[in-house]
Amino acid sequence: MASLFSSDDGPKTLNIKLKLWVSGMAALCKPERIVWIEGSEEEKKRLEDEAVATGEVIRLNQEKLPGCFYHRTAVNDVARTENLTFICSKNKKDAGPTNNWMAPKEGYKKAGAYFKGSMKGRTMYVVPFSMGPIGSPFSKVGVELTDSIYVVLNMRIMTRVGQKVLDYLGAEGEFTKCLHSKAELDINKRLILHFPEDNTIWSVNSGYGGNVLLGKKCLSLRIASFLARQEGWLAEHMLIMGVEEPNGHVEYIAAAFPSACGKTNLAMLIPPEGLKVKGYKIWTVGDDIAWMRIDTDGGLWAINPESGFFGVAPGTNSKTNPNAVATIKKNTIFTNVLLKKDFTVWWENSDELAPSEGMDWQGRPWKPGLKDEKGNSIKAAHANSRFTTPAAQCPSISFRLEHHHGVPISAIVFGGRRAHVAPLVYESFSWQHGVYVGATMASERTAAQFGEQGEVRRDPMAMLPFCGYHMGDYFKHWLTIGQRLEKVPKIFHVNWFRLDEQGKFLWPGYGENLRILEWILDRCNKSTGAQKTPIGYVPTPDSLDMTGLHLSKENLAKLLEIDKFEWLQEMESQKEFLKTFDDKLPKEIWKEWEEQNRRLQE
Ligand code: O2Y
Ligand code: MN
Repeated sequence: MASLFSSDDGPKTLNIKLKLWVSGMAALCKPERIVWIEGSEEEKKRLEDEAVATGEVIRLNQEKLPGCFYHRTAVNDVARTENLTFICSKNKKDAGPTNNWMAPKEGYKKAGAYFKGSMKGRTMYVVPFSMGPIGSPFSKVGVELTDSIYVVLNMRIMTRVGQKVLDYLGAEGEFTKCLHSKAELDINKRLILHFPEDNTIWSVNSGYGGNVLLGKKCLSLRIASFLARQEGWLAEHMLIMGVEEPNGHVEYIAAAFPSACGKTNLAMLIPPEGLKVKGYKIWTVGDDIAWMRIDTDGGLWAINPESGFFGVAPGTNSKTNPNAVATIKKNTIFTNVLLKKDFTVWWENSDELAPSEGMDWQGRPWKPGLKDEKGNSIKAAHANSRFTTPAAQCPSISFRLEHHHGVPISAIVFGGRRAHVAPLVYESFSWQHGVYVGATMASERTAAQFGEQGEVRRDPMAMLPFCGYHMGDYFKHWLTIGQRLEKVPKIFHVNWFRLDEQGKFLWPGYGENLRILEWILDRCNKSTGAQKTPIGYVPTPDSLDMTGLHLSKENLAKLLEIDKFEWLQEMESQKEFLKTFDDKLPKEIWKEWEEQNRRLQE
């Protein structure tokens, strides 16, 4: 094994804890070499060349897609694996009923056996990274040890990496210890373990996405939510966007939607034709994660801890998200999409018609109309195929992405995918009522998802798979933050997915969603019309600007309707869900449920 500390190209850090941890993990994984990532452009080129030489990535057509690469994962390694993801807190109760739990001792032992010698003959890369601008009071440092160049190349896009992070860390700085090995990519030995009390993440036998880019879901949500509770801030599964009003003033919204509900598209929204004359502009701060703190002005301020987007490819096109299409034209890694003959890429519902031939996400020859033995059409790109792309390349990126104090949040928006029940938009009565609205958020399963279609799944604050501790304590933490805030953001709920009797969407979505954001921000400034209902305030029909949108009065009424019968059923379903948190559910949430139930019965 290479010398750890003495060589010229070794680490330039005085952090003893870091050096000892790296040497300890190297003793366990037994890599051939250890390479410290310093973050330069020359290093990036070296890594790319090496990854191309080993076949880990394919260099794409550099004329058409400069700086772009292609990667395929193992066939059984295509998405986050929630069933193999554990919170290893000392006490089982601290993980709560929504997480898988494993005792820390058992976790270290079980995964330790898989890590043992897993990097023999391989390089261990040491990736120091910062979530958030380096040196911001919001930011956290992590160090990921990995045997995958693909992970290193992705981490370089999604986070700030290298020597500058080590310099900031200094001799005494704290960091999250992130250990990853592809090992044998054996799904039967795959484990994604979080040890919140040790500020540690261990991920083994996976090579893809949220399982291995440990700065993302593992650190920025599961570990960060645990730290945020201790330190008095919020780590949330939220996009952050700025809406620039016609007078040049920008207001910021943070919004939580369950995975695969269009957060990236909303964060990069382009104003619809009808509203263009008003001169609105959208600024993207983040598409997935928000870290929010109470600042000295008593308001809630947010940063996006990431520096890239890891977006779903299928369905990304010039209609759904023109800004994403522009962002991914260069310096992007495409994973599990179709590789075309000219070394460009394609996916279902992109701007181009399907090519006459190509290699699919599994590396098999593909052409349009290809069917499997059951007669189902074979997809060219996997449904969860993705692009990893620098946020700085997005035409709508906000310069505030790099601001150490982030952006002030005027409104928090929760959203679900409901065919019925939830109206297009409503405003909660108070922060406490808003926390109850977020805690009972739900979506219905679509035909594309595994399981019974239409089944309601609760996903509080869109954090169900990502909260690193007991969600009852998490709701309590939200309530405490509300008590500390002097300038309290209003909390809203939206549902873009309501259907008519024929099963057609009532709301057009996409850029038209700005009409709803406009109403939300007007409500924050208390200037616009709303009617009180048992569940909150909904827009009066004339308070929404519908210029240029051909939506009948009847359909608008249906979108805003509160059906008491449906809602009373919804309340029963919510009650069953809330009961699962047992004695940990804050009494304030029960009180909000009871009051809403009473209002609906009146
Ligand atoms: O499947 C994966 O590994 C990625 S999941 C993901 C990626 C980007 C943003 N959000 C998500 C999510 O599951 O919420
Ligand atoms: Mn997400």
